[in-house]
Amino acid sequence: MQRYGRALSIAIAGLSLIATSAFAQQKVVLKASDVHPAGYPTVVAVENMGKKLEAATNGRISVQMFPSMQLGGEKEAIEQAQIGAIALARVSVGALGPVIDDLNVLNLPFLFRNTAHMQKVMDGPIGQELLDKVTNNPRAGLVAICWMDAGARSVYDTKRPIKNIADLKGLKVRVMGNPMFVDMMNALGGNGVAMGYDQVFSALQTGVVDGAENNPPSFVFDNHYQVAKYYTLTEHLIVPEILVMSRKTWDALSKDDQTLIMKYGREAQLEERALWTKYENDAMDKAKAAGIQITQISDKTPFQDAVKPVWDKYGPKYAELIKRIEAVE
Ligand code: GTR
Repeated sequence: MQRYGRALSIAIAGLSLIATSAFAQQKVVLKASDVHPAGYPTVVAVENMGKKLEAATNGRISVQMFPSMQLGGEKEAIEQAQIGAIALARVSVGALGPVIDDLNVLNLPFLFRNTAHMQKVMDGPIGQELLDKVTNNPRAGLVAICWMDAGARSVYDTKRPIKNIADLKGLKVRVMGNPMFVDMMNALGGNGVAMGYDQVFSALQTGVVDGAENNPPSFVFDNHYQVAKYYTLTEHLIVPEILVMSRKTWDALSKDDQTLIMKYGREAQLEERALWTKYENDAMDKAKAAGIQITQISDKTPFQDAVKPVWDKYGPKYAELIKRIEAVE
């Protein structure tokens, strides 16, 4: 009996060894890219999602974050996710619009009344429908995990305070790589220059552009405020951000792992939002302390009127959806 018992326990030990090594082979490290530095709300939220995945899978699945544009700008991140070179890309909907046209509705200037309106829309059925459009797009090769907040974007420049729309005239202003934004900046009177986020700081520094437009945390924590001293609160775009996964990575995961990723993704969306509010306040404080001249635009009507051609060109195909977005209280 004892002999058999010993043999059995050896066999069991062998089995568990095999099982352990099979387990180890399945170890999945999800490479993630973000243009922002460590500590930025989007970076922290995705890192924390990774920690939760690691804890829930006994270390089998983890996230390796590459912040600060280590893997390039957002166009590159999207392309790398599409081919499966990275698993996760946290990018702006502005950058993903050229790949998934359905998202471009969110890139219409002055679409949302304010950030609360945007959050309500993105948290509700319209937000889910748009996530599904990304996931079900047969050519994109991406799976949409969750949204993230990015507040409202405003213009900053190295030349002069923009007190009214006429002051934008002739300024070369960098916009994200999406034709809608070039049209938007041109309609506002500036000269829109599309370029990757990875080039903005040096373009501002060397005078290749006179300005750019972004939310307070990007303006400050990506250091653009060191060269652009005028920040004008035009709040012309309220563009959400999105975390996408490579379809190649997604398809290789089990159903249970996919469910876990979606669950922690949703939590990351909410966590990022809470972090965002604080970060935005910190950014404004830092800008003020650094002597940035901040100009409020009390009447945005001239700016809203000026972008009408952008709505005429891009709006009609989203007419139904725009009505639904506008109806969200
Ligand atoms: C930031 C956004 C980035 C990137 C950048 C840009 O607000 O968080 O994802 O899109 O803007 O202007 O390119």
